[in-house]
Amino acid sequence: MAHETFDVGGMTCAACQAHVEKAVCNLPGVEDVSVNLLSGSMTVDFDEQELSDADICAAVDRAGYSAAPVV
Ligand code: 9UX
Repeated sequence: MAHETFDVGGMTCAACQAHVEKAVCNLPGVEDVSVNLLSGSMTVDFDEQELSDADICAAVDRAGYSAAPVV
């Protein structure tokens, strides 16, 4: 199980945070998602056999926001 932190861009209200959470938690292999609106960050617990950082970022992009892994 991987535990990764991402910078998330484009969130300005609590509903934005909920949109990002929903977009990521629906992905196969995701165990837990926590999005912080104020800090613009997100942590995701996921099975790296099923999902990659790039898949997670792509899902956030599709929801209308941006995400990048924090290295
Ligand atoms: Mo709030 Mo976010 O009204 O895309 S949902 S700004």
